[in-house]
Amino acid sequence: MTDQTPRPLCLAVVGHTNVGKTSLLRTLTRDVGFGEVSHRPSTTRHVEGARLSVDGEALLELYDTPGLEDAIALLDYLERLDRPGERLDAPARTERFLQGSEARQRFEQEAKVLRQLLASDAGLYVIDAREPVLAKYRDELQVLAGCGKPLLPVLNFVSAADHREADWREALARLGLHALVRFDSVAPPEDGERRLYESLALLLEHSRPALQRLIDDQQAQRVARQTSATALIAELLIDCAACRRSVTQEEGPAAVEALRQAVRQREQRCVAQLLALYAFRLDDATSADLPLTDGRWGDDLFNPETLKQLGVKLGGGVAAGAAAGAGIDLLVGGLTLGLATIAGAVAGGALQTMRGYGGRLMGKLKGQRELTVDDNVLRLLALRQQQLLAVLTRRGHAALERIEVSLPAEQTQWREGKLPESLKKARAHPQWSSLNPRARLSDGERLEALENLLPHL
Ligand SMILES: Nc1nc2c(ncn2[C@@H]2O[C@H](COP(=O)(O)OP(=O)(O)O)[C@@H](O)[C@H]2O)c(=O)[nH]1
Ligand SMILES: [Mg+2]
Repeated sequence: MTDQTPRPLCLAVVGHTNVGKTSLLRTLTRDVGFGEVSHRPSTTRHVEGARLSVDGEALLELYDTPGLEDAIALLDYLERLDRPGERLDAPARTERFLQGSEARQRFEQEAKVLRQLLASDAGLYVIDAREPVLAKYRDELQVLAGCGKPLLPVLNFVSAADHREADWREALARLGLHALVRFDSVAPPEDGERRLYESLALLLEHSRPALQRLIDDQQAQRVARQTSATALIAELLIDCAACRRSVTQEEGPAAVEALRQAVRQREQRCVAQLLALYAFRLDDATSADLPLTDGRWGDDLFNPETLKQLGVKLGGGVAAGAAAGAGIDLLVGGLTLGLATIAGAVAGGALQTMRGYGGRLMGKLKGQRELTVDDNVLRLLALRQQQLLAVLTRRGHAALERIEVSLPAEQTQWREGKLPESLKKARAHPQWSSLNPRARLSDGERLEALENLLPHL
């Protein structure tokens, strides 16, 4: 291999059974399906690997290993491997052990781990920080140190209330291991990965450029995910704000139910998109049903925005009537008003809008009512999806518990005050909603409204 294509940095993830080795790999690879994670001991029986690449270039290989089961016996055995008069150093003993028959029998499991570590550039030694520092762990570390490879201890489970970080730090220092990283595979600290890679760069100076690229790439991806996620939520809100059903009196109750269904499904689509974006599984989240109230029976025909669309300049009584919510009297006036502006609308290229508007006016005259999504439902959707996003950004890919999509406790931004202008505007643009027929989703004004909504999310 040439210098232009250096081989990826290779790490073995080692440690006792059930300390979270496979979980750490899931978190670092953002792969919820990596290996098998279980609270039962010894689920990882063989060595399994994953590769992290940036721009198609493999930078890091991580290998999961089985847990070391009987380090105390193995250390005893290793110490008796010296022949009379011989004083082997630890790596030479390890070598001799791996060539002997016990490496294929009694200590088969341990031999797999040591071989993997020998074949790697360094080891991540995963520790369950809730455990007391027992003799078996100290022996395990000595056995591993016998490979002569740099070891970076990873204190896992530090989110647990009862962890023993201080004891572990002291014990590790006594064994000559002064650098360590704190981690939690289920709820990783925000900068956990970066700190892990930075600590590795201190142990493996020649790998610093590759590790820095990984850090930079992950930061860039984090930002890109956040941007995409916010855009997905904005789409949901515009879709629902612009959603509209023209229905007759008799169709009322059924129409409300159909609207609820449509909004629920639309929210579910957003949940699925966010889960996919953050590389979680569809069944990682359950959402309580939206407590949808009645639809909103609106008079958006006379929403000032609708009239503005048609180039109508409101004057005097008409404007006042429009703002107050038009009744049937004004509707007649409105129709006249509409007809008066048709010529202008055609000239202004708003014919399409005019047709849609005219259709809705006719519907109104025929006794139809317009059903839209309630303001409070829009608020709820915004709050719920933002809450889900906050959970997803903090969640490790080893987490097994389901996410409950619910309401954030403290956030007030969407709870009270006026709805963002974009949503009010969307009310007057039925063609902005994918939930309506004849949607025009790439409409320039719609895209602008989406853009203006982003700072509110
Ligand atoms: N709360 C919490 N649980 C963890 C963490 N790491 C692993 N677990 C859980 O601990 C158990 C063992 O994890 P696993 O990755 O299979 O351990 P391994 O045997 O070392 O590969 C599983 O139930 C995991 O969900 C952690 O950092 N925090
Ligand atoms: Mg495992």
